[in-house]
Amino acid sequence: MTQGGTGLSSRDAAEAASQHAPADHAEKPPRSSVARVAEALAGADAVTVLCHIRPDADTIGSGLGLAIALDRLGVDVEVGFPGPWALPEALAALPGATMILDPADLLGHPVAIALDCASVERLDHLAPLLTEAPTSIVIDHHASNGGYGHIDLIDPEADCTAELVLAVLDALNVEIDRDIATCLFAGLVTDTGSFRWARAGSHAVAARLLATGVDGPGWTRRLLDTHNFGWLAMVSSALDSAVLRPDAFGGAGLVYAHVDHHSSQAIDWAEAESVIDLVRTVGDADVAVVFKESDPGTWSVSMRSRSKVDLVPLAVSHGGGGHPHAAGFSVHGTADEVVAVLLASV
Ligand SMILES: [Mn+2]
Repeated sequence: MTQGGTGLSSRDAAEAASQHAPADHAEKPPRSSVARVAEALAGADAVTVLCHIRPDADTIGSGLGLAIALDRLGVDVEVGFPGPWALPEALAALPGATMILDPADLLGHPVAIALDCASVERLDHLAPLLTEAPTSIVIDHHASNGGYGHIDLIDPEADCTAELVLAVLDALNVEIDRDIATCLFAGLVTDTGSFRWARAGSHAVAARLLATGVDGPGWTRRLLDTHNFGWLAMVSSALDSAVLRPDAFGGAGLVYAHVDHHSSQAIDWAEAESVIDLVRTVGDADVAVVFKESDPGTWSVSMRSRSKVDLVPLAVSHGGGGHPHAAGFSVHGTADEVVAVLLASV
């Protein structure tokens, strides 16, 4: 199976799996100007907005913020993400969520845009809607994204894709009202881990979005601090499995934990990603890894590093991708085998 996005958000780790990246990620991908994206959208009659598999708040918030704006400009707009999964409750409550169609109902408009998708594989079975569109646009902030649209707006310096969408909407002279701002805020607050690692510019963006009347504390709680009761048991089991390997990564240290299939089945898939946010707080190790068994014998591997270790080469070597300090990949085997696979490659 494949997992979604990367970013520095709590849900990004799982996302990172299966993101393909160029070998030399240090070289910045080609970056089309914000103005070029705005120009393409300004001339469009109908746009298909695509979000990534197992969507997080950045891909959905970016997609809905853009869709609300396009709809207001008189553009025929449809939004979709690869099924069959249902949208997490908090994301389904975002403004504009009714514009999200069942994958089978997507028409595929002449202009298609992928948001927060580090690779085209992140669109899964919806990829043809992008690749076969007469005009394809990619907006993303993943360092591993080498570009795959006619127009690629890729900026690894951006904390979230939502910030890039805001720049495009500014170029389109769209008024940022509370609905649009709420959607963009969802991506911003999630991908910055509640602003813990937000750059200065992101705080300025947050101030601007909140000034429109966004319920910042309410959405933050909904998106980041709300779990179902079964989450506690899942976390308990996962943390009980944690192992510290101070010798790994050349002495930088590794802490890892497993979320087995039984545990991962008992909860909403989106909730498992929170485990990495707990495991990575262990200061004894530079690298934190969570193995999540999404299907029996199939694991999505979420990785975080504090400072020393660049995770992109490791993720890419296993067919994944992501950011230097947040990346992932997918792997098959038993719980012990997947740990051995990781340790053998560092
Ligand atoms: Mn993101």
